[in-house]
Amino acid sequence: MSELPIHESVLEADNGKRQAAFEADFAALGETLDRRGIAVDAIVEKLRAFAVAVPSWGVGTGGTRFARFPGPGEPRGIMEKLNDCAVIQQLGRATPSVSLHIPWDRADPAALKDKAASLGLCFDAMNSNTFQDHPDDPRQPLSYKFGSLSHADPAVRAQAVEHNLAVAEFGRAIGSTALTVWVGDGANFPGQSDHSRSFERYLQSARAIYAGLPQNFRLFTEHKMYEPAFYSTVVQDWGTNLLIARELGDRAFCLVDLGHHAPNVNIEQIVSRLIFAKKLGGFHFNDAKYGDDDLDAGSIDPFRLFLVFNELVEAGEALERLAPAHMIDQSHNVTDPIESLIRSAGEIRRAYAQALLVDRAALRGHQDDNDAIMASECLKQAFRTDVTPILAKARLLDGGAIDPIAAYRASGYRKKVAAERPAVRGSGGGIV
Ligand code: LRH
Ligand code: MN
Ligand code: MN
Repeated sequence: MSELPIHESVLEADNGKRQAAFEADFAALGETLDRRGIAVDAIVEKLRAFAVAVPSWGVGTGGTRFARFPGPGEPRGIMEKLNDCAVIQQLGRATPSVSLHIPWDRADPAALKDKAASLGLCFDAMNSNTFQDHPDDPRQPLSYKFGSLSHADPAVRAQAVEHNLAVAEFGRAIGSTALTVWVGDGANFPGQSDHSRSFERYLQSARAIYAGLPQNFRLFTEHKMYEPAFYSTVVQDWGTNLLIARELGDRAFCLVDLGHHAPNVNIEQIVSRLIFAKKLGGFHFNDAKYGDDDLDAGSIDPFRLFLVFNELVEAGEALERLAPAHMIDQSHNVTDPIESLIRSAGEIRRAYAQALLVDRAALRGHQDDNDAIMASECLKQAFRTDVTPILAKARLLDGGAIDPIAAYRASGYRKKVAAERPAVRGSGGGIV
């Protein structure tokens, strides 16, 4: 294994400064949980087993459709992106895998695999991109302006299907076992396209992708209410997504991106329904105030993130059988992406830890007694518990940082890569 990006001595020095306070806080939390009949070490072990993938596209500044303001030391290609992902994993110890987007991350598969292995990383679900044109790709000369898998022209649909299969094949070569398909296909005006015919065309294309996938692959389809299409989107919600997964077969599942719903939609209930239907394939974690904002997970509504995890924990064995994929899907405009991704991975684990603290027997009792206040309090008690020392303990046991953002800042990593990587100015056109 090659050298990890942050020098061991930096990590040791930063952890050393925080060790005594951390031990005291962990012991105090252990006592509190003990009084509730919860063994703190069991929660730590569950957290250590919980991983979430980082998106390769998240380590650069995203930008909006108005402008992109690049930060210092942005990675210039997939190999540098992997270095940044390795920093996130080295300090946070929750993100051993990376989700790639093709063609953004196209490279020699063997070189990619070697690079990732040298950094202790592997690859999660592959993402195919048919929401942009790819003028540099001789295999994709046709435009996706009016859609991809549901396009009226069979030649465009065939091109999009071929691209998806090529992405899956690329994924197979680097050890991935899933393909995530999100399409922006839709219409801006009533009448522009026929709801039924466009969905039938989508299904026909999706069937062709499903049939051509490597044997060990799962297919995740991702719904999104709107954007880039502003009147109707072909795969707009979990109902349509469930139809697709059922239509395709056993290896097809629904992916829930938390930012892809109307404000106020009860996402945790959708999660519960998809578990019931045995079709929950995975998540794209992020947070949002208005639309598909792609803000850091847990930064706007941590209670909602907790409620999603509450459903996952409640599902128990049914969830173990489904083994949903956990991925972050964020865009960073005003923060250092490495810090945002470290923080998000921590907030996702925090929500999981809090959900593990819910007294499930008591909750059921309150539900059966129609005791709304006590049922609600039961959840709130778990949510209000500050599990920060548990997160730190899980990181520490795996060689990470007590305070990963502080350790990152102490390392001077950003300054170092800024000297090596000249800034790439962008005029705009953020992607999500
Ligand atoms: C679409 C989306 C989808 C894409 C990613 C870049 O909004 O969530 O997952 O692949 O953003
Ligand atoms: Mn997404
Ligand atoms: Mn999105």
